Amino acid sequence: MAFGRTHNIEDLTSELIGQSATLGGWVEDLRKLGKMTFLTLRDVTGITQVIVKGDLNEKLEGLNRQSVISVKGIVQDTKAKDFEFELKAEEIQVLAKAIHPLPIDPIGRLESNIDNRLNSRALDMRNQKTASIFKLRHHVLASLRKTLVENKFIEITTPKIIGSASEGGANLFSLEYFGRTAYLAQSPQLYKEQMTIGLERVFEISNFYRAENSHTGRHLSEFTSVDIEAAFMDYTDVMDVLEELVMQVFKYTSENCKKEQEAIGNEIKVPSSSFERITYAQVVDELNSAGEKIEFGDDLLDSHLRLVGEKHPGFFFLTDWPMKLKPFYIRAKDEDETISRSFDLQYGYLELSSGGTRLHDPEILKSRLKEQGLDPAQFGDHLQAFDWGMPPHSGWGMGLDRLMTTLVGIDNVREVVLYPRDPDRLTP
Ligand code: AMO
Repeated sequence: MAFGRTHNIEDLTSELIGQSATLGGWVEDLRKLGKMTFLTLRDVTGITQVIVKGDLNEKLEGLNRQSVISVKGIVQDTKAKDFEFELKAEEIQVLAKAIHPLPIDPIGRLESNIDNRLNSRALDMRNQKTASIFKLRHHVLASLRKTLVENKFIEITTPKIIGSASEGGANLFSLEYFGRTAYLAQSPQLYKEQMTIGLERVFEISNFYRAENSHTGRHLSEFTSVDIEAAFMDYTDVMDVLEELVMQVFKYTSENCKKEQEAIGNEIKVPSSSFERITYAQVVDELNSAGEKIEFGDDLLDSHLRLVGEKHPGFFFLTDWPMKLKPFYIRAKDEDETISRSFDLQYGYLELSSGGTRLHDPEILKSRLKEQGLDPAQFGDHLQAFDWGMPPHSGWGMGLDRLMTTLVGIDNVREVVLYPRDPDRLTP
């Protein structure tokens, strides 16, 4: 192994007792007792104790916690209650020194507020709770990809620098692009729809951008979206795909991420039943019964969603929204032009995903664009694909960061994003 490391800490087993091993990692703690030092060493796989005796202690002089060392020694049994084995040091090499004091306490003994932790994010990653959130995120991505591939979806990557808006004109970041104005993509909407004409079922997991001046625990200027689009599927079919996907994520992580759940302090509970499907009209009735004054066609305010979330905690689909609340690409029900074939996936009050059946008739699509004050000429590149044999299709987009908060059991998406971007935060 590079830099003399022969084992990761998790590789230490009883078979190695009496044998030599070289470990490499960060000094988490140093306790001197007379001529002996008890050093705890952490690598990404775990933590162990190192016993340093005699002259070798000179190597540790002036060494601060969180410095990087490699230690060659003999693996032995330990009396320490927190460890199974320890290493009796024979050689120590200091590879990099850490300053003292550090901007945050990476062990988490002293709580640091989220802003300080985000300002020192790399160091925060040595806090086992934080590291476990990102290990969990890695497993969530693996599970999503596995289930989507099993369902015959093909992974695509669409451009993030675009020439015209994908979701209408609002909330767009613009940038100077060789003398022209370009925008950061708000979603892969138009591209993923176009891809159904050749690949039929596609998915993308990428970052997208919203210039929303929102200061909440669930909005970011840059967020990770999981998107699918599928030919010959209706909105109820893609809801089934989404439900299976979320269920699999919960199952996979609850079984495979035991250590992470322990470090995070939250047990992942697989939803016990299939997701309830409630129509927008039912929710309007429920809200009116609860004393709110709301009419069919009104958008649901945050306060409304909080009430709905209290009545329906956990996952549920909110379906059949009024057409007037939906983007131009959403298709109406055949039996009622005012109701859309659309849905949101909610987790209590939190919107995790939205999607629906798309319009695939270019003439209706053009008139919807005009109805919403958008110029069909601006969508020429997109509309041309509709003359090349566009199949009926449906899809959805899900906020990965929001999904992560449901697994971790926290409210703030900033906890589950490495370097969050919001109206107040552009660095580091
Ligand atoms: P929508 O705009 O509802 O739909 O976005 C889909 C999902 O993305 C997440 N999301 C966000 N997460 C964090 N910060 C934000 N600012 C943010 N904005 C959105 C939410 C949301 O439910 N093209 C459609 C999807 C489709 O129909 O396929 C779309 O983008 O979890």
